[in-house]
Amino acid sequence: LRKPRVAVVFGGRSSEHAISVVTAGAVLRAIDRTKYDVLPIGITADGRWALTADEPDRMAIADRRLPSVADLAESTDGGVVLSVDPANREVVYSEPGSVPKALGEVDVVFPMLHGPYGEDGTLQGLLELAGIPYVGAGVLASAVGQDKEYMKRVFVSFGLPVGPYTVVRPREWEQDPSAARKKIVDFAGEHGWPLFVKPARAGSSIGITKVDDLAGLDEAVAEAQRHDPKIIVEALLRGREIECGVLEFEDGPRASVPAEIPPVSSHDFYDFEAKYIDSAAGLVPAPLTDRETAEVQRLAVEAFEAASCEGLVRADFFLTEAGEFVINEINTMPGFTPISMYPRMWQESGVDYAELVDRLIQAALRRSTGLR
Ligand code: G1L
Repeated sequence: LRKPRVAVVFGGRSSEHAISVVTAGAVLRAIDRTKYDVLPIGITADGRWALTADEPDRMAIADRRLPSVADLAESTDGGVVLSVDPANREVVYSEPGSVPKALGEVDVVFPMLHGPYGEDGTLQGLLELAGIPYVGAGVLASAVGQDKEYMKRVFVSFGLPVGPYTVVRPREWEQDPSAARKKIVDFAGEHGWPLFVKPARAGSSIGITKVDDLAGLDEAVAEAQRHDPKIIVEALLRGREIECGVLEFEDGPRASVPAEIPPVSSHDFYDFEAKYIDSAAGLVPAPLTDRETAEVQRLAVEAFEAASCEGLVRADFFLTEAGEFVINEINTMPGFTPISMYPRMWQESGVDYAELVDRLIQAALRRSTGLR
């Protein structure tokens, strides 16, 4: 019997290119080679697809140099690969912006791309069209997970507690900026300053500004709009930051031991670097009562179901001073190095990194493609 072939797709046209390469290196190292064949497929920062060397050691930060697909691809036959494997298992492409022709005989794709065209459902849609199963969220859950407005609307409709927010659409700001500004100021009047002004659809904490008063508002809006013309404004929620991992088992999703992200003094909030680089700073397990733990685990699984997630999700909460959990967001592609919060939460729950990777691949193979 042929081993299932897993294509790990990583890199991409994202500010998180290097993080993706580092993470893919960890996944490649963890995949059980007696059980699976592996095809590492990198996407260069300028959008070219390339078969890369299966050398996880070269996918780490070395000598203060960030790894990149371009460097890895160079090691293969003269760079970008146009076609792989004579037995019609081709991985064909190149040219920035070109549509991939076929992934060939790949049994499952492990998508590890951040942001637009990676975790927003577009790559997932391409894989649906190609009839190739893939790890993690499908088209809808990916898109919901990428759009903070629709994420909240979905949570609200499923009865999950969300914090106060307001949305400013591109046309609103364009056509009547003073009315849009008033909408935000009225929101602040109701919920208080500071506000967090965020791009509605951007990964991590990119483009987010904490605004203390009216004076900082326009610049914060401009900054958020550099990443997404649609912005979302959220009230500050005082409380503790609690995260919980959800993983799909054979019989359905289960929640991990929760974690707590301690308040960071040097940053105003849990920012990009803190999230991906200093992820070891989180406390696992979170010091919660049994009741609180059970409650956040229940909410995390509900969030997974509400957004129609598959495979995994990391759900992030605030535990308010009133003792209520409020869901902040879900992440369908959470930080995934062995020291990232999601794998650490599962480690503490008795699922090590290799088992986690294997369970995700198995979940993808179980559901295959088509409506589910
Ligand atoms: F495929 C999974 F399991 F769904 C998956 C894919 C990618 C989980 C986590 C990630 N994470 C990343 O790729 C990243 C954090 C390196 C960038 Cl989004």
